[in-house]
Amino acid sequence: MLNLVLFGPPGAGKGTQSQKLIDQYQLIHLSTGDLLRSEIAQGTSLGMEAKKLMDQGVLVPDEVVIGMISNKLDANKDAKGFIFDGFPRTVAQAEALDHLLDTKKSAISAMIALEVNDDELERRLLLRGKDSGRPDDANPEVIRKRIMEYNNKTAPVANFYKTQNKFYSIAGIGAIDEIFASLCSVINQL
Ligand code: B4P
Repeated sequence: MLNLVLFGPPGAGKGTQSQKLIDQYQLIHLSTGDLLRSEIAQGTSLGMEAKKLMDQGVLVPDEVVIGMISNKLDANKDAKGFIFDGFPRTVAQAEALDHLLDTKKSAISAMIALEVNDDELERRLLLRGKDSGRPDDANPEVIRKRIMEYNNKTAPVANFYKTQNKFYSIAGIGAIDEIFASLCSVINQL
């Protein structure tokens, strides 16, 4: 199985590149951001709780996103592999993911990080906020909070995969197709 973690700060292009990778490698896309937004759109109690946190730019509790991922893994038993997009975002989530995959006799193949500086992230997210309707993209203060959450809670997850020799990093600035080619060259060497 090919199980990839796509890593990077908010706006690094994880969602954008995931769409291209699922076509290329026939993987199932698991985006915790998309799953949470779908709960919000359906008006579930989980969605309503998550919305309060997401609108402030802070992370949703680990047990909520781990539960969602576990359900999705169970629902896709015959998959050739998965792209984890925006998950794991804390070390506790990374440990839980290893455990979940272990029970399915599988494992993460690689984490690939998209490197983008803070000014470019803010520019991209504000641009998207103009027509996405996402409240967390519309406000520069919320965007900075999301980047701060990333630096405090999510960046350490890279070390988790470095100690397993599964960490790769590529430049996330430039044309979308060039970044995709860099991703494929890492994946094709796994
Ligand atoms: P997410 O939905 O995961 O979103 P993201 O990090 O904002 O964006 P991504 O990196 O996917 O960027 P994209 O491709 O869209 O998270 C939202 C919130 O959900 C979090 O703040 C948190 O509250 C909650 N959450 C989600 N997962 C969680 C978890 N595991 N634990 C706890 N809480 C969780 O690209 C952004 C923009 O850049 C797009 O407009 C795109 O067109 C543009 N772009 C992409 N590549 C480009 C390029 N090369 N050049 C120029 N622009 C580019």
